[in-house]
This record gives sequence, C-alpha cells and structure tokens, in this order.
Amino acid sequence: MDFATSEEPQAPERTPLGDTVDTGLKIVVVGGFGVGKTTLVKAVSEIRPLNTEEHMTQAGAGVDDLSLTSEKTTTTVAFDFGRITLNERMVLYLFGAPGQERFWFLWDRLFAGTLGAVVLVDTRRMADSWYAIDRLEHHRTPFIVAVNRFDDGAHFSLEEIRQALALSDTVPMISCDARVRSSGKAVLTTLVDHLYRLALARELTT
Ligand SMILES: Nc1nc2c(ncn2[C@@H]2O[C@H](COP(=O)(O)OP(=O)(O)O)[C@@H](O)[C@H]2O)c(=O)[nH]1
Ligand SMILES: [Mg+2]
Repeated sequence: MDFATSEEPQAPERTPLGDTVDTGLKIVVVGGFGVGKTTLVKAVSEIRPLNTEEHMTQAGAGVDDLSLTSEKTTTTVAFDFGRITLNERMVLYLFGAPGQERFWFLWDRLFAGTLGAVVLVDTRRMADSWYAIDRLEHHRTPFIVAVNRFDDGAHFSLEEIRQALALSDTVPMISCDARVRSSGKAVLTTLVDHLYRLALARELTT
C-alpha cells in the first residue's frame, strides 16, 4: 500500500521535529464533554492533529449531553493527539482524553507515563471536572486547571472556581480561550513551570 498517496494532505504549517530536541514530555488534556479539549490540542499543535472526531450519530443520543453544546456536531471517540515544541530542546506530546462517561475506562491507561495534565473546566458545568480531578489525584499525576472562558459562561473568579472544585492552593489555575494558540501555549507553559517547580522541590528534599 502506498502511504504517501493514500494520506490526506498535510497541514501547510507542519513543522518538522527539530534536531536539538532531546526531551519529549507526555501531557494529557482532560475534562468534561464539550469543554474544548479537541479545540485546544488543534490550536496549539504544530503537526496536523490526529484526532478521531466523528460525527455524532443517533447512537450517542441521550448519552452525550448536548444541552449546553448545541453547536457541537462531532465527538472524539478515542483521543486527540498533537505536538508542540516549547523550546529548542523540549517538545510536548499532547493527548486529549475523551470526556464522555462511556470512555472513562480508557483514562487510567492513558495516564501511564504521563508527566502532567491540564484539566479544562467550563464554569457552566463544573461538576464535569470532578471525575478527572479525582483520577489525577488517585494517580498522583501533577495537574493544573485551565478555565476555558466561553462567552456566555458565568464569570466566576479563579478563586471561586478553586473553592467550588475543592482544589488545594498548590494547584495552579489559569483562564484561557482554547481557540487561541497563544492562550493554549500559556496553559502548557503554566503546566511545565509547575512540573519544573515540583521537580526542584523533590531534589531539595532528597
Ligand atoms: N466560544 C467558545 N467556544 C469554544 C471555546 N473552546 C471550544 N469552543 C467550542 O466548543 C465546542 C466544543 O469544543 P471541543 O473542543 O470539541 O470539546 P471537547 O469535547 O472537549 O473536545 C466546539 O464547537 C468549539 O468550537 C471557547 O473558548 N470559546
Ligand atoms: Mg473532543
């Protein structure tokens, strides 16, 4: 089979992996259905993001809650995958985990080898984030919380959201617009800074 011709055209801005890169970190993006995970991975990825977005069919009716995401006509059935080069030595590999309850069994596998996670939160449906936070704490995977500011979302402060999610003060929080590359990049930088500080603290105590 000729892969070169059977593949879809590459995104024009596809960037080859740099020669100087020696560190690849696996990061997962988790959160409830429709919170913007696929959007975030797409916005920041420098390769044509691989995703398994499918048009929602009758099979998902009543299973996927569309009441607040009426414009959403596709759903991620496995995961999103993207790559972003943070500096000349470090790249992040991003995995967007499906948020629907029927795919939750995949998460524990996905967390294997994961250095850190971004929990995306939609303030209109904060309870959807609880499961993700619970699994991350269970796996002791460091995470940050990024609040995707939908235009019609209630404007709770980050501190109010911290309380609503019962997050410890040590969990960094940031607001973002998942559609905007620079905003998504700021989210990932916040996570990497957090991981770096945790690693430094560990070094100091050993
Ligand atoms: N207004 C607004 N819409 C967004 C934002 N992020 C995502 N969306 C839209 O919300 C819908 C759900 O996003 P998607 O990335 O598919 O969610 P996922 O289920 O978490 O992967 C899509 O139609 C997006 O275009 C945002 O920051 N603001
Ligand atoms: Mg998705």
